[in-house]
Amino acid sequence: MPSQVYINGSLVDKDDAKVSVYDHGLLYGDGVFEGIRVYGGKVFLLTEHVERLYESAHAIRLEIPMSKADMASAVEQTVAANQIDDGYVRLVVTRGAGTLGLDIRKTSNPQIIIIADTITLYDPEVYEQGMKLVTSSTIRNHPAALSPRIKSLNYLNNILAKIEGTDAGTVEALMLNHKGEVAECTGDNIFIVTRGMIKTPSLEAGILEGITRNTAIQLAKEAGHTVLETAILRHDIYTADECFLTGTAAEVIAVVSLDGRVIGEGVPGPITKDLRSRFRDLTRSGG
Ligand code: PXG
Repeated sequence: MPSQVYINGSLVDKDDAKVSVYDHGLLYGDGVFEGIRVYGGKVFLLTEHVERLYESAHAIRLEIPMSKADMASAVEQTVAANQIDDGYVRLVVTRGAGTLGLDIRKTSNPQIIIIADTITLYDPEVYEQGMKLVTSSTIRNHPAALSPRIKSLNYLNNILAKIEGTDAGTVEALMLNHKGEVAECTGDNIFIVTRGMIKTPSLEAGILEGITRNTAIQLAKEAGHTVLETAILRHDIYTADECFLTGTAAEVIAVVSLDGRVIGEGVPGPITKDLRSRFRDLTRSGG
C-alpha cells in the first residue's frame, strides 16, 4: 500500500502530509496539477507532464520554487519510495497559505505535493465494448474566463459536466464550447474517424492539450493516417465511422454512441483498436 507522500522536499507518512486551511489551493482552487502514469516502474512522459505543469503555473502567475529537473527527480523518488510498478502520480502545486482574500501577494509557501498511488481504471468491458456518451448541458469554460489549457485545481466546470454523465448512466460526458462546437470530455480528449480521416478539435476549441492526445496524433501519423485538428460539431460525431477518447487514465478508449445515436457499427472500430494497441505497445516498451 502506498504510504509515503512527498510534500515540500520530504517524504512523509500519508497521514502526516497536510496543508494549511488558509492555503489558496483549498480556499479558491488556486493552484495547478498533473496526473501521470507509471508503467513498469517508469514514469510515462514525465518531461512532458512537468513541462505542462510549469506552463499552467506560469499562466496563473504561480512561481514554482523548484527547478523542473528537481521536480522530475522528486516524482521518481516518490514512485520508488512507494514501490509503484503500475500506477498513478498526482502532482499538485498550490498557491500556498494566505489571507482570506484573493490577493496573491499575501500568500506564501506554495505547497509542492506528490502522491504516488494505484489507479482505478474503467472496467475491462468498457474497453471491449466501447463507452456510451452523453452531451452535458454545462459548456466548457470560455477560454477568456479560465483557459482550459491551464490544468488548474479548479475543476468544477468538469465536475458539473461529469455529474450529468453519471446521472445519465455514462462514465464520461461530452462538453461543447461556447460556440456550440465539440470541445472535449470531462477528463479526456475526443477524436473521430470519418472515411478514413482522423479528426480532433484543435486547441482553439478551448481544450486541454492532452499529452495522450499528442501521443495518439503522433502514433496515428506514424501509422500513415491523416490527422486533422479542426472544428467538430456533434453531428460529425453522430455520423462518424468511429469515435475514441484519449487520456492519462483511459489511454485510448472507443466511444460507440453519443446521445443515443449509435456511432458507426456500434462497436470499437478498426482504427481505434489499432491505435489502442499501438499506445499499449508504447507504454509497455517504456515510452
Ligand atoms: N481534458 C481534460 C479536461 C483533462 O482533465 C485530458 C483532457 C487528457 O489529458 P492527458 O494529458 O491526461 O492526456 C484531461 C486529463 C483524474 C484525471 O484523476 C484526469 C486527467 C488526467 C489524469 C487523471 O480525473 N485529465
